[in-house]
Amino acid sequence: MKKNKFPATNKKLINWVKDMARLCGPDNIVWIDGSAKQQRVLEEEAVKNGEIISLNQKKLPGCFLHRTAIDDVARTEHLTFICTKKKRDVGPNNNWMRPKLAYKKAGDIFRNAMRGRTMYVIPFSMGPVGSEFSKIGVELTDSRYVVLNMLIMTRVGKDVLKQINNGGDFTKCLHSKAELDINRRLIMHFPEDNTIWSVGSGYGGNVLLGKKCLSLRIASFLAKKEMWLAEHMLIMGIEDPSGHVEYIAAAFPSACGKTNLAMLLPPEGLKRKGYRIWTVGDDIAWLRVDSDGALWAINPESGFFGVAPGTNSQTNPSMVKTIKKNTIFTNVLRKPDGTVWWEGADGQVPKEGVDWQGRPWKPGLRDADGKLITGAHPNSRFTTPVENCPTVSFRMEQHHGVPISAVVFGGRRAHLAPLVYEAFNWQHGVFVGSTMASERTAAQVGKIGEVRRDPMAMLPFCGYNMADYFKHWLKMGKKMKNPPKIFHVNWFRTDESGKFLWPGFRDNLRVIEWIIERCNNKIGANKTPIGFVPNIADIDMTGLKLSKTILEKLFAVRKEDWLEELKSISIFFKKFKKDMPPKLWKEYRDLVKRLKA
Ligand code: GTP
Ligand code: SPV
Ligand code: MN
Repeated sequence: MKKNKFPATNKKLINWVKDMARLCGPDNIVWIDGSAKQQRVLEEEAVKNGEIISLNQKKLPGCFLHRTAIDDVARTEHLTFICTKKKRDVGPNNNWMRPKLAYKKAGDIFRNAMRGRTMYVIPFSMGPVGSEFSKIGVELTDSRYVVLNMLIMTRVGKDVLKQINNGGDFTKCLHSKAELDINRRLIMHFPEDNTIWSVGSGYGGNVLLGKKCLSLRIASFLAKKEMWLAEHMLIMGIEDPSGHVEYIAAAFPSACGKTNLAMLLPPEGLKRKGYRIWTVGDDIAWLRVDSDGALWAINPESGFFGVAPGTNSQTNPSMVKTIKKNTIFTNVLRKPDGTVWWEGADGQVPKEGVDWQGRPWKPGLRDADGKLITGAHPNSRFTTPVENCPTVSFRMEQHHGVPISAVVFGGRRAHLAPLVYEAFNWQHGVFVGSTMASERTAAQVGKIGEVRRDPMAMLPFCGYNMADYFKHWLKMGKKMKNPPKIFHVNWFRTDESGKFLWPGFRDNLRVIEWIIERCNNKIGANKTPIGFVPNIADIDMTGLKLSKTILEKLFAVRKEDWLEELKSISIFFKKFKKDMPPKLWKEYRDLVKRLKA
């Protein structure tokens, strides 16, 4: 692609691009205008140089495959830093580095890293261009894969540049693949400078800087200052049989079911009633208190970066339709006919293919340790436009977003938490969110299955001291005239043999229906020490055959287990020392009292 001229007139932007080009030493600079024409050129170039592989264009029009380096398949939290003047400001929940040192360390890796490459300038908006909710960023990158993903995940191009030229502020995002060397990989956030520097990685969450880096880590920092919330939440609309739509926002840790819930199709039993689901977002929500005193939310993204394994016509039929065109697949298996496959995909296991590492693959292959080799990486993903989704909400582009009736927290807990419970009030709900925990999944590097505390599913994404974040949540409750009710769900409780007790996926709508009825004060519930638990008869189980024993297990609140859990909660809270809000310690003591009563 030929070098194009600076279409920017904003001095700050021009100077920054020049400075970064001086540091990274690209051969040329190309501005991304968001046009389909430029996108086609980039795709062609990326196919030619092997960054992406063109898939069967008859069966999967506009679809491509990308393979990352073998040690670059998930977010690397140990290489992710928040760089503020004071260490205290990032809290024990973040890695900290002094800004000066961080710029130097990353700068050494960035120096001339773009030699022989093009630097792309991507002006992007998180949220509808022009909305009060939205934030603007500019990402500089030497990866065409990043450009092509950003074109799907964010709103890119001329309209955004116009806003910057008119004097709008923007987050300065710098990315280089450099050598893709894990020992020279750093993901640095400078909230005080509204800047992100990411180097040495090519994996989604590390390099699509509009996503976790801007929309959560930087945005949470801004949200605290500006009195709003930036959260790791899906947003969905539930249309009831009368046509009325209620919206909920739900925070589950990575790979714990946000995407699947956000676009579920009602199970047969409930479909007869006439429910419909409308998808607003599957990963990130920005929430503000509006003039009516209620909480309103937008999804700042315009695409899904979803987990491939397990996605099929049973678990997520809407996603199966969504990813049939204009989709970039990362680290999945390529079949001989140029289509793709992953563990838990539709149809038969292919007899052969090329695995996510580019090697010939057959079912049953084992590695040197005798472990089965999967065709797709467990954290393989697809990047696909929200507008392809058959359940996309017509309110996606509305500048004020949607009003939120319920906030739902959830995690992957084999034993502890019941299928669903409701917090007594906002403050107790913040306690419930702050005590969330989940078993580790493949979405982050580390030991899978280990329980880790993950408040509000934000542990890896809160860009400042989490004790201050809890205070901020408490304050937000005070600011609202009608705060949403807060719930906790757990789709992942298992029996003695490790089998899930709850069918999950589309059947989760049965639980959501209960949640909405509680929000509208239509039904009662059982008061337990941890919160309100459903009377089992209030959950519509039409068409589901679950034995009484299973149902009892699903809703059981075992006091001894909760007292045990409190020990780990106390260890976690104590990490924040005197910064921890006393209100949450009070909730802690009250829970102990209720459990011991
Ligand atoms: P991130 O994109 O990493 O933030 O993940 P996510 O929260 O959007 O998770 P996603 O919906 O992609 O689901 C991740 C995994 O959980 C997939 O393997 C799903 O098959 C599985 N899963 C989702 N919902 C359910 C459920 O209700 N029950 C069970 N048992 N598994 C589920
Ligand atoms: C997550 O891990 O929560 C994701 C994928 O949504 S990533 O963009 O890599 O963060
Ligand atoms: Mn996520």
